This record gives sequence, C-alpha cells and structure tokens, in this order.
Amino acid sequence: MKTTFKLIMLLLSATFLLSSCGNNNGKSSGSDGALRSSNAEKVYVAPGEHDEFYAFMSGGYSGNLTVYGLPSGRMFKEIPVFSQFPTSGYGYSEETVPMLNTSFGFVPWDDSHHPDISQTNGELDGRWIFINGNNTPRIARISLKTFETEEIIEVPNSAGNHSSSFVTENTEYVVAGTRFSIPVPQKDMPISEYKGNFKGALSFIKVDQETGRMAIKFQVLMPGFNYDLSHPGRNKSHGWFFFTTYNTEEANSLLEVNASQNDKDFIAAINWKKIEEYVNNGGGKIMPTNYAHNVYDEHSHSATSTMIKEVLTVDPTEIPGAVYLLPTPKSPHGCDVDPSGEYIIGNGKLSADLTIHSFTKMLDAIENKKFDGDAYGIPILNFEDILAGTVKSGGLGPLHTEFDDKGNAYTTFFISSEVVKWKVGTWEVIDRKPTYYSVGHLMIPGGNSRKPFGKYVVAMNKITKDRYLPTGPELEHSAQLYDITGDKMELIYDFPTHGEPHYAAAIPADLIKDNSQKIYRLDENKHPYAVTNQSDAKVTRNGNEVHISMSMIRSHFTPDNIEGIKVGDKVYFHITNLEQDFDVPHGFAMIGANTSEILVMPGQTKTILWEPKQVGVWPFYCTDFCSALHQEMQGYIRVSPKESNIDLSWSLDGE
Ligand code: K7E
Ligand code: CUA
Repeated sequence: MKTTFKLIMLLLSATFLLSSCGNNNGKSSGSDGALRSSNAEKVYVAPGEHDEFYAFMSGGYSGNLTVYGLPSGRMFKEIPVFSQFPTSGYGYSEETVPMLNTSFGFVPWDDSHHPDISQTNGELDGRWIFINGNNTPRIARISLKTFETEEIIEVPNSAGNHSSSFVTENTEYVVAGTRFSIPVPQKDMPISEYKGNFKGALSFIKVDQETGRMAIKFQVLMPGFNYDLSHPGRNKSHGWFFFTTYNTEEANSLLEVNASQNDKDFIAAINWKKIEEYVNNGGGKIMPTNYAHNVYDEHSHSATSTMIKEVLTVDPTEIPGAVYLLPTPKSPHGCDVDPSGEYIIGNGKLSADLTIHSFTKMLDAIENKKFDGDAYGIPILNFEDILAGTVKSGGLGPLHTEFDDKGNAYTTFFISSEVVKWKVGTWEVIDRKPTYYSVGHLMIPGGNSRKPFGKYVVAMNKITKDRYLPTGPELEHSAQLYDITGDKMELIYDFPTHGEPHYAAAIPADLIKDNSQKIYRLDENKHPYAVTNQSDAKVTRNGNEVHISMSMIRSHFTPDNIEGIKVGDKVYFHITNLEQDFDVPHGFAMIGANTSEILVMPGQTKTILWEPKQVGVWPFYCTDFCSALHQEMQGYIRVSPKESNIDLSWSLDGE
C-alpha cells in the first residue's frame, strides 16, 4: 500500500479518535482496536479494486437477498426473491408475476432468513444460492450466474418455514423444516386439541444437478414440536440432517411460559439416506395437496407457475433407524455441525452453556439400542451417552455457531451481546468480543461447509441504536466485521444492512465472478413477443387487448408514436432491449400505469400492462440514464374514447 495512503489513514483515524472522545458510549474503547489505522487498511478496497468475498445477506422482512462485498461492506445488489421490486419490475412485469404465485394466490412478500450456497463434496461451488420464505412456506433458488431468482417452490403441510433452506454436501437436497406444527392435512379443529394431533413436516427437496430444478422428494411427518433450525451432516455424518426443536411440551398458548417447562428439548437426527432408500423402494404415502412450483426461463425471460397436487409423506416410525431424538438443553435455537461432521452443536437459548453432541457416540448408542424411552414412537437417546462436551462460556442466550479452518468455533450470545470463540474438542473459551448490539447469526465465508475460509466473521446485529447517524425511529440493522486471522478477534468495521438479515452466506469472489453473465444474447431470445430487429416492431389488437412489440436502443423506442388505443383497452408493452453491451439497461415507464416501471437488461424482453383510463395523449419514457440523449428517449400514445374508430397506427420519425 502506498505510503501516502497510510499517512492519510493515520491522520484520519487520529481525528476520528479525537472526535469520538467523550462520545463513545463505552463502545469504542482502545482495546477493541477498531480505530487503529492498520484496521482501516484491512477493510479499505481502493477505488477500482474488487473485494475478496461476495456476501449474501438474507433480507428478513424485505423478502429479498442483498449482495455485499467483504471486507469493504459495500452493497452491490438487492436480488428480488419473494417481494415485488419496482427497481427492476420483478413481480410487476407479466413475465415475473407467476414467480410469486402460491396456493394462496399471488403473495408478493415474504420473510427470508437463511441463504445457503450450493456445495460439491462439502465445499462451496458457486452454482446457486437458496433461501427460505418463512411466512408462506417457500424455497427459492437464485442463479449465481445471472444473480436472478430462477425458481420458487412452495412447501405444503408447512407453516413458518424456518429450519430452512440448507443444502446437503453435494446439493442432493435442499431441506425445509416447519417451525409451526399444524394439522396435516389442514382441517377445521379446536386449537386446544393441538397436543398429539398436529404434525411437523420436514421436507426434503431434490435438486437436479444439471438444471438446479427442485422437486419435493418426501416429507417426514414428525411429532407436533416446533422445528427451529437445521444443518446437514457432512463428512462422516453425511447422510444425516439435524433439526433443533422447541415446544416439545406441545403448548398452544403463552409459549414463553408453557414451552419452557421441559429442561431439555431435542435435536432430531434424520437419516435421510435411509428414508431416501425407503421411498425409492416404494415406501411412503402419497397425500393429496396443492402447492405452486414456479420456474423462470432465462431464454424466454418468462416464468411459469404449475400447481402440484400431491406429495409423498413418510411416517418416521415405520422406518427403523430413520429418526432419533437427542436431548438438548434448553429450547435450543441454532443447530450447527462442525467441518469434520463429528460435532453437533445445540445452542440452548435459555441456557448459558453450549451442548455438543458426538456423532460417533450417537451411532454407538443407536447400535447398542441405549434408549431413554421414546416420543410418539421415535427413540430418545441418553443425554450422557452422546455428549461430547459442554462449552461453559459465561455468556447468555447462545444462538448460532460457525467454524473457521483452524479448529475453532464462534458462537453468538444474544443477551450478553458478544461473539465467543472456543476450541472444538477441548471446549475451552479462547476469546470473546462484544457486539453492538444483540447479535443474531454470525457468518464466516464457507463456515457451514467442510472448508471454511477463516479470515472474517460477520456479526449480524439486531439493535443499531447509536452506531450511525440517526434516521428517525427506523434504523437499518448493523453488521460488524471481525478479523479472525489471529488468536484474538478484532472488530474492524461496521456497515448497515438492508431489511433484517438473519443468516448470510459468503464465498470467495474467484468462485463466481468469471461466470457472472454480462448480457442476454439476442440470438437466444425465445420470448414470443421479442423484437430482435427494430424493423419487426409492431402493434396488434385482439378485442380490447393491444400488444405492442417495441424495441429500445440508445436513445429511442421503436415505435415512439402510437395511435388507435382506446379507453378500456388492456395495453401490453413487450419491450426488447437491443443493446448487446454490458451494463446498458433501458427502463420503461408509462404515465398512470398501475404497476411499476420495468428495467430491461441487454437482450432481454419484459412486459408491462397499462390500462388507459383517460382520453388524451400520454407520454412514456426511459427510466435509466443510458446516454447523453437519455432525456430524448421518450414517446407518446394517443388514447381515444372507447367508441372511437381510429385505426391502430405506429411510427418512428414518421416511418
Ligand atoms: Cu436466529 Cu430466523 Cu436463523 Cu434470526 S434466526 S437470528
Ligand atoms: Cu434508455 Cu435512458
């Protein structure tokens, strides 16, 4: 790094130090080192240079996924997933409306918590990223080539799709577990009869290795607990999946008291390979149901939604050896598996300690049939038989754990607001650092795989308060970046995040950036209304439906004058961007349209519906500043009364 830059950073940080004197709310003591110039260098990515990692942060109640660079904390993109997004027209354009179809109809929002990047042999492979929709249970798959949502599958028999979406180590499955148990199938019954009658469905969704297409292979119908989080076994425990449960009391009211009665709840260990074998041999029961499967095609630039009418369910008690319950104190939240696959960590959120189960001991106990009773026919193992160790941390409210590549684990503590670093195997606490404030998940690039990249940990905090300039009562959440290359963690940066990121997933940029798509090729455009040559632009009428096949290029629309439209028409603008250069989108906006604008990428076709309500001559324009003559990129539509007999006509420059 240039010495002048070092000098500037030194001066800057010195002023920073001075100006924060007496105004540090005890949050920036010298010991955390965050104000040292060497730390400024660690996060500084010079103009024109690129970050080392992509970080994908769940959008929480924004329903989307945001992309950041690490270490800079710069936000690159918001990828619309479950929510309508006027920035691109996602969920407004005719082509993308089907993506948000569900068995409840069009649902333009969700609550997304846990992104997970596809893996091969337990290592991140950069093909896709999956994320869950919590509220109206759905799983989405996003291409890491186009950074667009390619597929959304609804999950039937589920409610509060929270222990989702995590992938097995060759992306054989993406797994989705229900948080709320419900009647399966749904029916009208008294809520007070919950206990013993509701079920918790754990869904195993098969992923096609070529196309990424998802299909629900089977659902395991578990007892009516709450299934909170999950993680796959890996390495030696590949073939198993682990789910934390709470409310094993099966309370249906005032859960804060009634679901905290049992000293221990469970981690459910699911041998999915065994169940897969069982269903491949004809096991399981087909249940009628109804759920949406929505797929976006990158060549027709269009999505289709198909309703699927049945799902294969399995009763775990009918498959010997398929499911066991591991007692875990105390209302566990996070459920994490170390890179070796040997240790399963339960973060009892009402406990101070972490419980670590041993996979080897679990298998021994199963083999020797050392059970401590059962729950609805599912064997419960003995806590002591499977315990690998306990981390006595002294923290409060453990939530989530991630791993580095040096045999360390990092756990967040919500109540005591800190990240605690501990040694896997000896369970000793090595370091602890405060977070500002009240951390939920944390994330290490690849920290949920066989091969973590242990350079940074990102803490995702729930409370922001005084970390940034105030923006009224509503503040964005705050992420904090720690350098974890040394023995002690060092807080090096804060950056605001959008929505409420719960979990995140990050990957070295090298595994993605060279595959990133730059344009859509016009010669591959299969959209039925595509105009690949501007002389093909046309307007057709079919009753009161008018289809305008329009093209756009710097800096005009073809056509840009259209007459013969009438009040009461349904006017579809199908617009193709003829550009074939990277990063030259054009937008399209029509006065009075009850949708959003659309942003059309080079080579792409998008459609927006406009229903003219008033007679007159109405303008449209390009929304993206695309050239020096962007303001000239406009046109007019003449709208005549319903009964008028003006013929359809269209032109560009009188032609
Ligand atoms: Cu802990 Cu939804 Cu993973 Cu939030 S969850 S923190
Ligand atoms: Cu095209 Cu502005």
